[in-house]
Amino acid sequence: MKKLKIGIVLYPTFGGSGVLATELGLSLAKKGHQIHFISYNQPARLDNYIENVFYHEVLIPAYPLFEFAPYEVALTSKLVNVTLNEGLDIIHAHYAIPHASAAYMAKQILLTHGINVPIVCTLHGTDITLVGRDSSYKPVITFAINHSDAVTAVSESLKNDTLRHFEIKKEIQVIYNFIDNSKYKYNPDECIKKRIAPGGEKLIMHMSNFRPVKRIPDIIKAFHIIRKTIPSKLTMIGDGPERQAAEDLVQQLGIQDHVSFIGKIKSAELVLPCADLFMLPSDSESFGLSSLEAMASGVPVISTNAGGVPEVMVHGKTGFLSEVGDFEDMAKNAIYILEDEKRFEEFKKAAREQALKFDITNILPQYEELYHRLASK
Ligand code: GMT
Repeated sequence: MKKLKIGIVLYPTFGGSGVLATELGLSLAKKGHQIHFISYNQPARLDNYIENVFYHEVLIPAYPLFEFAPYEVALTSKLVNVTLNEGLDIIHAHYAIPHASAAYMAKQILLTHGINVPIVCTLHGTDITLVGRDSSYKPVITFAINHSDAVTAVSESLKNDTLRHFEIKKEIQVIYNFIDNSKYKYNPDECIKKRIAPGGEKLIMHMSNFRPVKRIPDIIKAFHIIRKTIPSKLTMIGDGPERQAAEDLVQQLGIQDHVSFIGKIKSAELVLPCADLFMLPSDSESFGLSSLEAMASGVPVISTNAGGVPEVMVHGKTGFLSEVGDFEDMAKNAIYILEDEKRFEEFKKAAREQALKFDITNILPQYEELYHRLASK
């Protein structure tokens, strides 16, 4: 198979779409493809020299007239320049806003140079379910989806949401998110675990960007109930707009000695295996990559039956799904898993086995097949 030059447009932050896009690019580079990451900042998991990997930063020159920096214009120009200089075979835009429309515009400009570069757009979640539906963005997103050469969504649920909320004529292919299971250890680092839970308490974790959609207070209220029965600690990983209110709620409930907010970390795979349970009680979640990372570490997940989560988790086997907002049910399910050691081990094993279904070795060929199909047209 021909090795391709692929431009990957992504958010460089700790959010799931950026993590997935980075891991995708790194895995493709390992297989010999040349990967050009394009973003406004160095992607969080990309801070080393890696063979076949290149990073192009989008710079926006300051000018006093601009109240809002025209990022999409600068990104479009960068896509044009990188394609001309490097000879990209494909541009893959992760997260529709504004990456898909910038990629469309770049394609049109490149056509005037006699170059027809195929555009792949991957829908990740909030670009459809929250932000993209806003009338400020909707016409552009609809157009960009319909005019991409291929569109993928990370779950059936997200595909259905897209078809429900937008007038889409383009076929949407579901390619599930993936994980490189070999990076995730089943056994925890005892040193880290002892530091967080010195008394041998059960360790509950959450990891996100602390946006309202994650329903952070539900985690804290559920934990408050759980620790009345199970000696436990709660570790909150990540940062975002809901963090302060969450810290305030912890104080109000008087559980500050049992909850720690550790902020953003780069190597989630080192800490997640220390957890006994992972919580993701989101309002909506197209996939829930963080819960897959937890399952790959052998950690059962307490979540909501929202969006694509039921496609990733098996209710009653790898964890439990509750109705959105029902933190009492989440606490009950958590106690059920944690109170019986044999049952707990069964859930851990099932979580790990389920994560293997989403292993990179099963998913990467689907992207490669798509790229080759488009590049050979
Ligand atoms: O979860 C977030 O708010 C971040 C967001 C992103 O785009 O980075 O995550 C979305 O994409 C992830 C990767 O495909 C999915 O695993 C998340 O479920 C999805 N988030 C939501 O749907 C809320």
